[in-house]
Amino acid sequence: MAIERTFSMIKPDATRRNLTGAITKMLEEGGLRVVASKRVWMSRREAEGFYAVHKERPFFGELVESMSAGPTIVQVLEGENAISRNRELMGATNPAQAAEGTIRKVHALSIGENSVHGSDAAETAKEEIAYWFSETEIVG
Ligand code: IDP
Repeated sequence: MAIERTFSMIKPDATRRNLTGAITKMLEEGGLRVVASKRVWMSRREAEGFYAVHKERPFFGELVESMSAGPTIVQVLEGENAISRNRELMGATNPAQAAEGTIRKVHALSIGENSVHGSDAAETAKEEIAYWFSETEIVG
C-alpha cells in the first residue's frame, strides 16, 4: 500500500466547539499521522482562493462566510492511502447521510457546517498542501 499525504482542515464550526483534539484523535486512531499543523483565521480572500473550484456554486458565499468566521486548523496527514482513508473517516458531505462513527456523523452540524475538509484526489492534495504549507513546515 502507498504511503500518501493529504490535506485536512478542522473547520471553524468545530474549533468554536473546542473539538480540535477530539477530531484529531479520530484521525490518529483511524491510522493517520499529523505531519504538519497550524491554526489560521483565514481571510475572505484566502477562503475564496482555496475554494475557487466552487465559485459558481450557489453555496459559495455561505462557504466563504463560514470558513472566515473563526479559526481553522490546517493539517497535513500521512498514512497508507491517506487520501481515501481520510475521506472514509470524514464521512459524507451531508452529515445526515454520513456513516455511523464518521467524524461528520459524530460532530457536524449541517451540510455547510460539516466540521472537516479533506482532499479528494492526489492532485488536489498536492495543491491544497502547497496553498497552506511550505516544505519546511512538514515534518514526517
Ligand atoms: P466535501 O467537503 O465533502 O469534499 P464538496 O462538495 O467539495 O464536499 O463541498 C465543499 C464544501 O462546501 C462542503 O464541505 C460544505 O462545507 C460546502 N457545501 C457543499 N454543498 C453545500 C450545500 O448544499 N450547502 C451549503 N454548503 C455546502
